[in-house]
Amino acid sequence: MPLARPAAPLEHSALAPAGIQAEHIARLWQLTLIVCGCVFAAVLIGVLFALMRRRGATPATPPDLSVNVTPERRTRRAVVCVSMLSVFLLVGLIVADVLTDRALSKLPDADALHIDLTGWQWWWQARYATDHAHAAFATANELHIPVGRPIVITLHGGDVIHSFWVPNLHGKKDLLPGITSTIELRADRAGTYDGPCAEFCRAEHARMALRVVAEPPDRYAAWATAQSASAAPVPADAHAARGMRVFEQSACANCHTVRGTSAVGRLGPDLTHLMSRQTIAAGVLPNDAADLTRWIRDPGAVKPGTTMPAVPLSAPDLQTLVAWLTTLK
Ligand code: HEC
Ligand SMILES: [Cu+2]
Repeated sequence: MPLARPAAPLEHSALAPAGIQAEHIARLWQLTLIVCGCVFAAVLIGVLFALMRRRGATPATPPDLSVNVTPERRTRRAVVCVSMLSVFLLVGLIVADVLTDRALSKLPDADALHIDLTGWQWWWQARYATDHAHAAFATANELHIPVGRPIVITLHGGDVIHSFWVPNLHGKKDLLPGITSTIELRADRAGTYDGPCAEFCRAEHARMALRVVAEPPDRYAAWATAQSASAAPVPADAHAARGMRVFEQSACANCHTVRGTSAVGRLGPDLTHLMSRQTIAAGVLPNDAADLTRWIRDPGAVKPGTTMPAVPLSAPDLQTLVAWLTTLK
């Protein structure tokens, strides 16, 4: 099954930086490309030149013994010069590399927004720390960040090694089981950036999409305020009330949290604001009633190997359950 087509175009390119970190990396890439391109062109020209000089030779042409007559000094000098130039260029690239590395680690992180990101087979769990504008909350597979503000993401590997790589914003960093690491970045241009898992983590590795929505601070604040609020779980009618009961009383509640209900499971994504996400199951399906039904009826048919089991439910129960889920805005 291909990934769900995104509503907004996703950007996925290290050559179109949307943040200061990615810009440093793109600049290093351009410098490397220019230097290596020039060297490659120079070598090709040298080879062509040599070939042209010997164009007229046939097996009958007498050997050119001029090197034995003229001293080798000129040749030697040329070799030394070109070798020194190579060393000079390589050292230059190393210096540029070290400077880039230092620039990358120097993002000022005063007033940073802190996010904990855990990679699981095969989805991303995000926990936003309490911030001046909002309380802590959890979400999955879709990060929202304010443009212009430094973000510190603490990375955890939940089960195996995964890798965080949103090329428009920064380089790659692994999520390692038992080891926490951090990556600091800042988005300077609003957009929706694609960051699928970049380290093979078994069967559904290719269906482990992460998207980062960088938006103006006021829009981010509105999103975060909505996320940190408990979803209004008071069901609007008897139908929805039954759906909520199905959720609370079946296996769903063992694995999922919906704040404001008795469901406090932690093995799967927090569903408190499920409908605020564009896709479900890490980008595999669009997030609508039909696809939620399809997912819940048989997750393994959509994403073979997923740790979410098919929970046996009667057709009416499934229908009311999905009707209630779609109210979790
Ligand atoms: C054994 C634990 C477990 C049980 C039981 C379980 N789930 Fe899940 N659920 C998961 C995991 C893990 C995922 C993430 C799967 C993935 O993306 O690969 C998930 C994903 C989901 C998603 C997609 C969320 C998102 O943002 O991508 C929905 C919706 C969902 N489950 C609803 C349910 C409902 C409704 C039930 C009960 C009928 C249920 N789950 C039972 C573990 C569970
Ligand atoms: Cu992976």
